[in-house]
Amino acid sequence: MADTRHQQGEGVLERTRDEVKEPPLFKVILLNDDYTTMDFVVVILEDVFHKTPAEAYRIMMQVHTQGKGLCGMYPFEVAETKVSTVHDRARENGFPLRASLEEA
Ligand code: TYC
Repeated sequence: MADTRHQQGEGVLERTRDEVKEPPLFKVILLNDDYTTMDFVVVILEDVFHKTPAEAYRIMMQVHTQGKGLCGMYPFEVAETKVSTVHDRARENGFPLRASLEEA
């Protein structure tokens, strides 16, 4: 592994590539269906993806009219957890709502 620190005297001045590189991001995509209520989708977008009510409504309508929509982009494990949370919340409430991951 490359040296990740530049040192001068006692202190570490800078951390370079290895440690500061951003992780790859994954898109969380919400999918349309005929049974999940619009209100439930808006609540999911607010609770799980921290959208404002206006943005949540906009995304929900995009999914409703175009079949799918982007909820956000996250490191892999965060994205995977959000997809699981959507599926768990949907199942608890009797809805077939699905979300998926796409590499950004
Ligand atoms: N199509 C659904 C309806 O008419 C609403 C809906 C929107 C469902 C977005 C899922 O991801 C979704 N009730």
